[in-house]
Formats: sequence, C-alpha cells, structure tokens
Amino acid sequence: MARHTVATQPIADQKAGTSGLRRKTRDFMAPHFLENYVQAVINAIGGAAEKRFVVGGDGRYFNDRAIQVILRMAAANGARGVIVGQNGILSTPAASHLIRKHGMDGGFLLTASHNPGGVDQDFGLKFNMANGGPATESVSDAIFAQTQALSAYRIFDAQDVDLAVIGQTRLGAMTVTVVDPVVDYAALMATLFDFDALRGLFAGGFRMAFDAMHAVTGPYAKHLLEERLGAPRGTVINGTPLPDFGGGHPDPNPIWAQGLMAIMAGPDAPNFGAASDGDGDRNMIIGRGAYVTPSDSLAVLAAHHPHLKGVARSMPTSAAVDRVARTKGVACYEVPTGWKFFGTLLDAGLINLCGEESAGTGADHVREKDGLWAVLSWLSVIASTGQSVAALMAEHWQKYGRNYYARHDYEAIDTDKADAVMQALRGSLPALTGQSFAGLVVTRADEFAYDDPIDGSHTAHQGIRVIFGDTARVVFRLSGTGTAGATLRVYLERLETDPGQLDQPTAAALAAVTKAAAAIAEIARHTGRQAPDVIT
Ligand code: G16
Repeated sequence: MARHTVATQPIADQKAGTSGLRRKTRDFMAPHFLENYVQAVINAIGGAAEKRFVVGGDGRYFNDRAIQVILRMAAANGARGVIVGQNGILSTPAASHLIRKHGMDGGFLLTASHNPGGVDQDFGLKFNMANGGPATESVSDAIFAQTQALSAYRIFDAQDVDLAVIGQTRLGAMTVTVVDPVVDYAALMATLFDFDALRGLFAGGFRMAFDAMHAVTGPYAKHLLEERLGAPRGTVINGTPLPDFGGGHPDPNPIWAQGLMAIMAGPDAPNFGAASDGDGDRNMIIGRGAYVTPSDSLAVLAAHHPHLKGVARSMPTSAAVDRVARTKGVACYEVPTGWKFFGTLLDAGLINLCGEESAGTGADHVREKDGLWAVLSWLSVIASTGQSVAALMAEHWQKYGRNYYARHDYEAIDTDKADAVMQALRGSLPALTGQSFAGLVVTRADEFAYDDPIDGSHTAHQGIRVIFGDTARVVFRLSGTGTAGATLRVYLERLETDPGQLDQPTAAALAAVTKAAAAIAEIARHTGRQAPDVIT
C-alpha cells in the first residue's frame, strides 16, 4: 500500500452553501473534485494527524465510492481512526451522535439531504465539527480558502475497506471501526423518551404511517417504531433505502410525500402520519386531515415541552414559537437559515429546542436537526394528552393564535435574474417603510444580519424582511442548497387571533400578503416567472 501526494489545482466554485457542498453527482465524480474538497477540509482544520472522524452518508448514488476515497485520504493524512456506518450508511443525526459520544474530532457526512439522488442528480459532502454540528461560518470560510489555494492532496493506493462487516480493521496505521448505524442512535432515543408510554399507545390500537421515502431512516424507523415500540409491521412504508430514493425527491412535504398525504386523507387513515428526508434530519407531521406546518410543529412541541430552557428558530420560520416562548417566559432566539447557527446556543445551554420552516426540528441531544426525534416527540405529546393531531392544533391556535404560513419557491432561475430581484429589493428598502401594499402598511423593512451572542461572529445578507405591523411579514431569500441556477424563496406569514377565523384555507388567509409580496418584489418582471414552482 503506497501513499501518494497527487498534484492538483484549485477548482473554482467549491464554496459550501447553507449546509456543506452540494453539487451535481457528476461534478463530484469528476477528476480531483471530491479529493480536492476533502483535502481542503483537512487542511482547514489543521491537518488530520492523530485525529478521529466519523464517516457516513445517506446511501445515495456514489455514497459508497466517495466513502472509500475519504477513508484512503484520512489514512494518508495520518488520521488515527474512523468510525463508519455499516455499508457506509449513517443518518445525519446518528452521525452527530457518534461524534459526540466518542469524542471524535469531526465527521464527513455524505448527503444532499432531500435533493434527488442518482448519477444525474445531486450529491453532497459536509464536514461536522467536534460538537457534532455542521462547520461554522468561519470554518466553512477557511475550507473555501483552502480549496482556492490547493496544490496537492494525499491519498493511499489501497483496496476497498469491506464496510459490510461490523468490526475493526486497519487501513495503514488508521483503525476503521464499522458500526451498526442504528444501535447507538436507538439507545440515545431510549434515554430521551418514555418508551413504555409509547408502547402503551400502540398497544391501545393507535395506528401510524411513517414514510421513509426510500431514504436513510427506513432501518431506524423500523427498529424504533416496529421493533421497540410495537407498532404493527408495515407501519414504515418505503422503508428500504435506495441509491436513487426510488426516483423521487426524499423531501418530506405535501408535494413529495404525496403517497402519505393520500393515506392520511383516505377513509381508513391511521391516527398519525410522518415522513423523513434523504439523510433523516427533516420531518413532516400530519394527522387525519391535519397537516402541521414545520413552524407550527416547533410551536406545539415548545408548548408541551416539560423543561423548556429557551428556543430558537431561523429567521424565515414563523413567529408561532415566539408567542409560546413569551407565555412560558423563556428566551426565543432568531438566527439565520442553517442549522449551524443553533450550535453555539445549544452548546451554551441557552436553548433546548429549535427548528426551521424547512422541516427541521431538533434539540440539545445532538447538534443536527433530527427527523425521528421529532416524530417521537409528537408521539409523546399525543400519548400524554390523549389528543389527536387535529385537536392539538385547534387547541394551540385557540390559545396562541394561528400563524398562517406558506413558502413559494421559484426554482432554477438564472442566477443573474435572481440576483436582480434581491438587488432591487435591497435598493427599495429605505423607501418601503410607510408604503401600503394590498392594504398592508410596511412598518419595517431590512436585510437580516445576525450577531452570534456567544462567539460574537457577524453574519450579513441573510434575507430581506418586509414587516407589516404585528401581524404579517414577507421574507425574500435565495436558497443555499440548490444545485441548478438559483432558487428564490418567498416566505409569507400572517397571524390570525380571531377565534372564528382559525380554519381558513392557507392561500385565502395569505391572499393580501401574497399580493403585497408580488407588488414589492416584481418577480415576474425580473425573472419572467408568473408563478412559483413549488408552494409548501
Ligand atoms: C439545510 C440546512 C437548514 C436549512 C435548509 C434549507 O437543511 O441545514 O438549516 O433550513 O438547508 O436551506 P436553504 O433555504 O438555503 O435551501 P438540509 O436538510 O437540506 O441539510
């Protein structure tokens, strides 16, 4: 086995987005692309000598090949050991847990999340730090700087490590420990939830459907729900992970989880439905005839949390959780989009619940959002209250009011056109306050920036906010996770507190805000797009 130093050149555009580097799979498969990025990560963290890492991914196409490259590079860079999920599989929260449990120096997570998989689809790689959370902005900047200065990478010439067999092996001087991907994560969940109570729920005839979307959570959900908690076999649907996720987008929302939506709308619908995404960090919650928006899900979990210390949400997430926090007398933090921004608050113990409009909910047990944790949290609320999802939502809205909420996505726009929308919005900010659109008066308009209260870091340009008094808001932001052109996200929100108006169709409830957003941003004029591609 020989160690090679391979000469290379910087590859333009290896700048991580909201969550690591996401590109077309073929980009990652191109000569040196993956190797350059891995070496840049290693250089940015001061080398890999004597360090220990977790490596695993969501099982998408190229996961297996990429892992072998990362192992050979870690060994060639002097790493002492790696923990790898069997067959290269680890959900993102399970990887975060392994990093924390074993005091590792970090982890390489191979996933493009909810994006489709396949040779012509998407791939991704992100580095997580010793706290188990995604690389912070400053580390991400250092990685990018390395990608632009790289002249060589180190790699072993070696046979593939057999990742099918649990146990220890060596790659040069580096120990490779192949672990069952589910066991440690399931053990963690058992410390967080009252499994007896949840077993009682299912023993009493409670039925649920969990859509694993042919992605990583299949084995986790089968083990937890069917084997540990006694839910009937077949509770987990689409439970076999596939490299192309069965051809769909493993994106747990009403658009991509249509099969589950149909089950929940059917005559014999189970009591509860849930889904998770490609790498198991996102979740969708649905009851009989009651889809729960991610923003509302966060608020309900906050309301029923027995020991809430503090909460946080990303800026575009609705303010539903803010009012719960106010009622409970705990702090509520507003951070930029990206789970990495919750890390310092969780590490400092300021919060123990956080979430995002993009289907992420999590807590301080790991440093990633956690799909199955969210599902078990909801099951726990249902078990302790004895109420249906619909009843829980109705009760919540009666008490706190309802934040009607929708996100309109304009996908794969020319980057120039998307930038033009944002630039024009930025330019219009000073004059917006006081103007009226669709009967709504702008009381504040700004571009969101964040000062981390713990590490003092400053993050600018995190979305344009146009606020209409205490009740309505529209946010414009470019996504940082797409792989084709730009995706413009328009987040619409309106608070309704009239008890007689809590059951409106969302589009109707948001009609005026939607009209105001169109007038303010002139998306059609800048992009030629008359309507969003996806509404969630
Ligand atoms: C990632 C981040 C989330 C973010 C989401 C969407 O999630 O971890 O914090 O909300 O992307 O980001 P954007 O709006 O920039 O596309 P995931 O599940 O894709 O890793």
